[in-house]
Amino acid sequence: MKLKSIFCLTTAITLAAVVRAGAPVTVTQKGLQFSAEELSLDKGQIVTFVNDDRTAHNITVSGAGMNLNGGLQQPGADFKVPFAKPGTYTVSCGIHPKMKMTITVK
Ligand SMILES: [Cu+2]
Repeated sequence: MKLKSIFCLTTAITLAAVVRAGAPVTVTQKGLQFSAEELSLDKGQIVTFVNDDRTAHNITVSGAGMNLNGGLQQPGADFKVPFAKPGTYTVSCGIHPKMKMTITVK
């Protein structure tokens, strides 16, 4: 009985780790700001950037070999970025230079 509980606990912890690694993260853009200045992710996580402003934005991501320009993102639109490689990334808006955030991937 005791052994069985330990096994179940181990399984639960393993499953939680797997779910966490793939858990989606959402960052909103509102009031010409990102909803977070800094974000820590596990490699493989996908960030959905949501434009919650009334103006268009332009997500750019650079770091760890990534140099991405998401193009014009209209109000209400989503933009998904997978972070596959560990490293430090700078996310900014090509239209509003004051909009910046840092993403660290472990
Ligand atoms: Cu912008």
